[in-house]
Amino acid sequence: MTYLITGGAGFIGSNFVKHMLSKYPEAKLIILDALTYAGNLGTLTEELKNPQITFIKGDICDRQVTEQLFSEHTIDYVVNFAAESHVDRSIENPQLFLQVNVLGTQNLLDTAKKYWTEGKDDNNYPVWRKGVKFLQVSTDEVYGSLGDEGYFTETTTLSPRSPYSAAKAGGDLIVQAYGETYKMPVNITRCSNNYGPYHFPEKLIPLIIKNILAGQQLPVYGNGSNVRDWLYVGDHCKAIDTVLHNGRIDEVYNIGGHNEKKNIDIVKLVIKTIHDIMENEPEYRKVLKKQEVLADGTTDISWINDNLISFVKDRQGHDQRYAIDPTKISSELGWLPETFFDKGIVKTIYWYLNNQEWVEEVTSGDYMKYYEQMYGNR
Ligand code: NAD
Ligand code: TDX
Repeated sequence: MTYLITGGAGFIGSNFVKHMLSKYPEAKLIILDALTYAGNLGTLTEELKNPQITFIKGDICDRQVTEQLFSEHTIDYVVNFAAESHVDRSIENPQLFLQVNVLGTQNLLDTAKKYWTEGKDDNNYPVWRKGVKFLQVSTDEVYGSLGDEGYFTETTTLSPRSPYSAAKAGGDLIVQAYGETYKMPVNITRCSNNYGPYHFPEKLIPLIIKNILAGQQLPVYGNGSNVRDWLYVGDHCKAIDTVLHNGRIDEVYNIGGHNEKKNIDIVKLVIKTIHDIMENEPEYRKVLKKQEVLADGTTDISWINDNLISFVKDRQGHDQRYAIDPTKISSELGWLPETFFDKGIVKTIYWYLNNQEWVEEVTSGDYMKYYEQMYGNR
């Protein structure tokens, strides 16, 4: 089988590539990624040595690129991760989000339609090659924001509130339209917030880890009461694999693990976990950028505490709460999350402590410029 994985050099896409390689060593994986600030080949160093993988640097909006790819390879599955993914950036530049998340998706659909169909049936519908499928990786944010109660199900009305989520909803709708109008075999998955290795440090958890290690303030938007429903990225990848191979055509599947946390509680947990690691395993103190040597020759860690927290201006249109009801994927396809948050977050923090070179590499480009624009010189 040949899989086209777009956005495979980003956070979730790269974790998915790693998952697929280890689970299906015979599969051919073609990665299409524009290598924006969020995509990094350093994330795939080992994988790119594997002859099963072909990497193509290119834009999902570029018809020439997608045509060439489909004409040169017999693709069976498309898994579309490629997107502009950061809400804060979408507030600054909505048009880019529409271009990539809507028109890029449509370009992929249309190219796939051209290469996956063989004539028309009696009712004028395209006849699709057997076994092909287009899976759109989407987000719970398309459903909007919840109050204290309730969960998003697959039938919740779409009500996106940020340019990012509006663009993702637009992408979902055009996927549905291809499913209905041309009978294209599609699925849409809508997942809650992911965390884990290779998460770009503009997003809450990796940004907090990076700032703690540097002894910098931790910017919490508003009063920190917003709730997100966190899922370990490896569990998300397994869910996508499940839907891709077993999901019913045309269906939407929500993915989540009932793991709601307030932002402020996440930040405090990360501070405490890093402090505990530094206390119990002093060899990790070398990773700290803020080095103050005490009279006894040890590195001071007393400053790793809640005083690092800085409540900053709230995000415009900040969604209050997301929470997924994953009943459909669990009961229909047997998928369940495997990683408890208390274990997953510790695993993630260790990953960052052990992979500071990766963090340096991905934040060496435009990151500092973005950070200063976004947060000032805090
Ligand atoms: P990411 O920003 O880390 O990665 C996106 C990748 O897409 C990058 O490698 C980037 O270079 C690439 N890309 C961007 N524009 C492109 C273009 N025009 N052509 C080709 N490649 C392009 O994002 P992520 O967090 O890994 O998210 C992946 C997908 O999952 C997105 O569609 C996102 O909406 C969705 N999602 C993310 C989360 C989350 O918590 N991160 C949750 C639910 C759904
Ligand atoms: O510095 C920060 N301070 C802060 O308080 C940042 C970056 C975020 N936050 C808050 C905003 C959110 O309530 O933390 C929460 C999480 O923020 P992000 O990490 O930016 O994620 P979110 O906006 O929830 O969106 C993420 O999950 C759904 C992904 O970026 C999306 O791609 C995905 O669809």
